[in-house]
Amino acid sequence: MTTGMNKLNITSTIVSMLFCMLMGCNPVDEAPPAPLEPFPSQNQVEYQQLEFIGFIHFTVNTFTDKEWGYGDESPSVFNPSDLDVRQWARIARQAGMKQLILTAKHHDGFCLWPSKYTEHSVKNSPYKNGKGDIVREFVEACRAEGLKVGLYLSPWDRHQASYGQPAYITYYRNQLEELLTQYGEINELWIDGANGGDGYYGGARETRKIDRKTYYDWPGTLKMIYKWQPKITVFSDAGPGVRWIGNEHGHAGDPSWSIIEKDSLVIGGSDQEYLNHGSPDGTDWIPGQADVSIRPGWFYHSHEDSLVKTPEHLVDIYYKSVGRNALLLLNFPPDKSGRIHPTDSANVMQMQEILRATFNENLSTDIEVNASSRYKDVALYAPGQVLKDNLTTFWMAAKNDANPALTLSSDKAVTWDRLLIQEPIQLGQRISSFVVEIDQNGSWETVFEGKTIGYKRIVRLPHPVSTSKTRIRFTGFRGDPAIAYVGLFLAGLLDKASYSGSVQH
Ligand code: FUL
Repeated sequence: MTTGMNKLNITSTIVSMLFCMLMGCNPVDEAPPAPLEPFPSQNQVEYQQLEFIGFIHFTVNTFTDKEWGYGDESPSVFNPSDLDVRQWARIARQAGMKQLILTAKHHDGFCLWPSKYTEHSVKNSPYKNGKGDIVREFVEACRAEGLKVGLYLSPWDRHQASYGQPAYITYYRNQLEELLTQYGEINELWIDGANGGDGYYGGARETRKIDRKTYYDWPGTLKMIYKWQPKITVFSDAGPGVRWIGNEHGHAGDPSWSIIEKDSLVIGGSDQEYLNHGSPDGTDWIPGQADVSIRPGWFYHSHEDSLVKTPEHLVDIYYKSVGRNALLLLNFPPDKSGRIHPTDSANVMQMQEILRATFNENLSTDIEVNASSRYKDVALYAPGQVLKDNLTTFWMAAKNDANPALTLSSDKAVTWDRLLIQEPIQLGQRISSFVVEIDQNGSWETVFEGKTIGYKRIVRLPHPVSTSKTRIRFTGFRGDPAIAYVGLFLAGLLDKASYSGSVQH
């Protein structure tokens, strides 16, 4: 996974050395700092910048009012009266999502595309008299709205008679081949961990258990996946592109490392705390993806219409996922008509409005940034680089700086309650603890203590503070600290209206 990035680094090193020679500077001094292992592939850096993506759970369960179909549902129950796939994609785009993922097949085995390997699909449903292909409609709608596309193909299939035998692995791979070769570029494949148990299984109606470690031969399947879609991001408990965050509340932990030991992870059988936090001792770069539904269930149930998460609750989840170095994957399930319920769409839009209003104005524009030291004393890594909103320019502390810190100072006091900070993750994740302090009448007062930063960390203070100096001290690090961006913002009462959950951290 790191090979591509190594090539990239070597190329950028050569380019910057040539540039330096032309400009008359010392090429050795200006050479970019080496990344710390493990570090992300270029694909993973781009993927993490999607930040907020959406999930669509839709299948026979929508019509039978279930969460997990048994596998004996008749395709005739799948009959959306007013399906509008473009509406899903439009809402996702307007809500600020950059990608949508569709359950092409959930555990019940019903396929939303006319797979040639089964009769258990839309082709035997009343939808468009069996001529419909919802995967195709979905892919086209996402592209039309400028969204990337993801597909969920449940490994567990409670309909198939062969489930539990080797023949099912061929069936699963055949279906993957259909999905990954007939619909153009697919950006993410979502491999669910739920597996084995009771089901219809072609009429056997029994309990089947599989060995999660060996049954699926995931290494073999992954080779095929990358052959069909070389740039795809594969999600599962074990990645390898992005990993499950270990719960379905949308909460990443603190610490939240994008680093983990891949060999200790098993799809559907990993330690959930370990997934939630990762570990600086890991050997692989697999960032966390925090999935959560806007309703209690993943599929639509009319009795949950009054239980849709409020905009303020969704904002809280955003802080606990994107604000803690993870991606947020938010599910909104279409109803029986095939459209997203108005409450769900209104709440997700308001969530986005709160976030836009909060992060619209960076209060650190008239600010001067000073640092305890800078890497090789070179302008390229000067503290002021943290005011540029990108990952590629950054401040870096000098080697052997035992007390690295950044101080943001202004003539006038700034009132803030959100501090957004980012590491240039292409250099690896470095910081393991930090402290935020504010100057109060000449002495430093600690207002926050956190562990990891990673791609993005958003510090939330329960109340705004006014200060002309904010200092961030990096108290633990596994490599010289580097920071790509720091911003101060004010949320005030924007996200406090009706959500009474904990807002600290
Ligand atoms: C779980 C599944 O069992 C749920 O039904 C849902 O699809 C969720 C996203 O993943 O493992």
